[in-house]
Order: sequence, then C-alpha cells, then structure tokens
Amino acid sequence: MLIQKPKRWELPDRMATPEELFFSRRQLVTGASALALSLPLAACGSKSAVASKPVAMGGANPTLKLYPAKRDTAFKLDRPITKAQIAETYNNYYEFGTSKDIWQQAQALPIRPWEISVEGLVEKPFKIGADELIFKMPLEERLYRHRCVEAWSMAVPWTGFPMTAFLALAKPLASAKYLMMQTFMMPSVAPGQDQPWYPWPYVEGLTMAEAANELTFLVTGIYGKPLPKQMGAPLRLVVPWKYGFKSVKAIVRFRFQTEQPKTFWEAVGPDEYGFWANVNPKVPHPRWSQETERVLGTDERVPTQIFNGYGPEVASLYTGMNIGNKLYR
Ligand SMILES: Nc1nc2c(c(=O)[nH]1)N[C@H]1C(S)=C(S)[C@@H](COP(=O)(O)O)O[C@H]1N2
Ligand SMILES: [Mo]
Repeated sequence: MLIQKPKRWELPDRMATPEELFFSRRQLVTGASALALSLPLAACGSKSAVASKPVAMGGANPTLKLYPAKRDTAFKLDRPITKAQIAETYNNYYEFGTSKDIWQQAQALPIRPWEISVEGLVEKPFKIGADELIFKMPLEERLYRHRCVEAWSMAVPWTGFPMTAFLALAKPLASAKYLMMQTFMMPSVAPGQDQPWYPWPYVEGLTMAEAANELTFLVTGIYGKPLPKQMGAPLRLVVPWKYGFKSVKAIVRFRFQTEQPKTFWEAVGPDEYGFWANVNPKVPHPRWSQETERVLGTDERVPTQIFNGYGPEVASLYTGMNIGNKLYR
C-alpha cells in the first residue's frame, strides 16, 4: 500500500472524538469553571474506580446453542474481516466512558434477565425477555462493513435477525411513521450516565421505510458467538449504510410513533450529528473530511463509499426527499 503523508484532516481518533471537543468548546463559550471542564476528563480517567466494581455475571446463557448461526452468503465484503480481538476491544459506548477502551467496564452491565418493551402505535403493546425474543427470531450471520462518523471502519460477521422479522412480531399500525429505540438507563453500573450534560438514555430512530429495509439488522452475536457486552449485548441495532452512532446498543425499548425521535447525538450537537446520518464521503463533518476511513487493524486508509457501499440496497429510500445535506449528517 501507499504510505501517505498525513493530511490535516487525518486526525487521530482521539482528536476526532467529536463530543469531547464539542463539550470543551461549549464549556469555554459558556464560561464554565475549570472544575466543570475537568469533569469529563476525570470521568475518562477514573478507570480504577470503575474496574473495582463487581462484575455482574448474570445467569447462564440459554441462547448459546444457537451459535454459530448459518451465514447468509448474499452479504459480501470487499475487504478482510477485522480480527475479533481488535473489534472487541475498540468500542464506542459512552455509557461506560468516552475512550475506546471501555470493554472491561462494560462487563458490569447485568444482561440477564433483560426486558424489552414494545410500545406506541402497535396492535398491542407488550414486553418480552431478550432470550425469549432471540429464540423466536430467525438467526443468521451477515458480513457487514461498519463506518464510524469518526472516520474509522471495520468489517465483521454479525449474528442477528432482520428487523422485518421483528416488525412481523411487533405489528405496528399503519399510522406509525418512525421507530424509536432506546438504551438502558443504569447509572449505578454505567458511570457515563452520571454525566448530566449528556441527554441519557441513548436514543436512536429510523423511519418505518428504513426499519423495513432488508439490510436493517437486530444483532445478538458476533464472530459466531453471543455479542460481548461492550458491543451492545443482549440486543443492538445495525444499519450498515449509516454512520455507526445510529447502531444503538443494549436496547430496552422500541416505540412506534408519528414524531421523528430526537436522537442522542442530535441533542448533543445538532450541527454535527443529525437524524439521517447516511454515510457520504462528499459531505464533510464540520471538523474533518469523510472522504477516507482508517481500516481497524491496518495502517491503511481507503476511500469511503456513498451509503458505505450499500447504495444499491438503500438509495431508493431517499429519492425525492427534500432533506438536502441533512441526508448525510
Ligand atoms: N447505547 C450506545 N450505543 C452506541 C454508542 C454509544 O455510545 N451508546 N456508540 C455508537 C457508535 S458512535 C458506534 S461507532 C458504534 C460502535 O459499535 P462497536 O463498539 O460495536 O464497534 O456503536 C454505536 N452505538
Ligand atoms: Mo461512531
């Protein structure tokens, strides 16, 4: 490969971590005290305090026998699969801290039992245990690319079930326009949630047409095994044509509604992170280019593709929609 001279926009990830910069900027603007400014840093640095908490083991995993699930060979990659050891130790999960190194902290999350609420505009609202849901759903393995808005990427074998299978169970009404998905709220185990300047709990959303797209996947596993906690166990969303922040982890609530959900990152920085967040190399983030991406586990940068390469499957979702650049932010 070509060794490129770093360009101005080729920020290391720690510089590209959007929200850190966003908050320090905002605090400067509002003239907050040095103490307030030090709080996010202290939270990142308090690893030892977090690590000393007991790790919640939960019960045995009754879904273990479902893995590995059969691979659906329709989903192909243009690059090697990222090594498990790399993908499983380089994570974004702000509930457990703002660094990429939170995989140990995330083990504190108790994931059994785990109740999921299905509510809003559905035939009949219900609650269901994650294990029970997983047993009802048709598990398969899919190879997908993942592109974070911070300009790094990976390619991994997710195990999960199509959102369409979940929709068939949830039975949304025709009046539903959006699907809102929400992460757990448990500040006692997730120290990030003690940081009141974030709009916890983490919320994401899709239009019903996006939710019903064949690529939209609810993930329960990776690398032929149940999902590790740091990657969003017991259940997360994966929408591979959108920036990674759309792929909300550890879901406890699905709500069908008429209003567009106010998402976590939109609430934090509306000029930088929007509802649509479709991958587009031509629309730069306000603070860096999106034209290339660093492939985890390599020294390579590769060109970023429109819709992360999934245009044939999803571009038609957006034709005729007058949402301009917001489509890509
Ligand atoms: N609840 C929750 N979900 C989340 C996040 C988060 O901080 N909290 N980070 C998002 C971002 S920015 C990315 S890139 C992916 C990272 O998924 P991974 O750690 O499995 O690679 O999760 C997304 N889902
Ligand atoms: Mo991300």
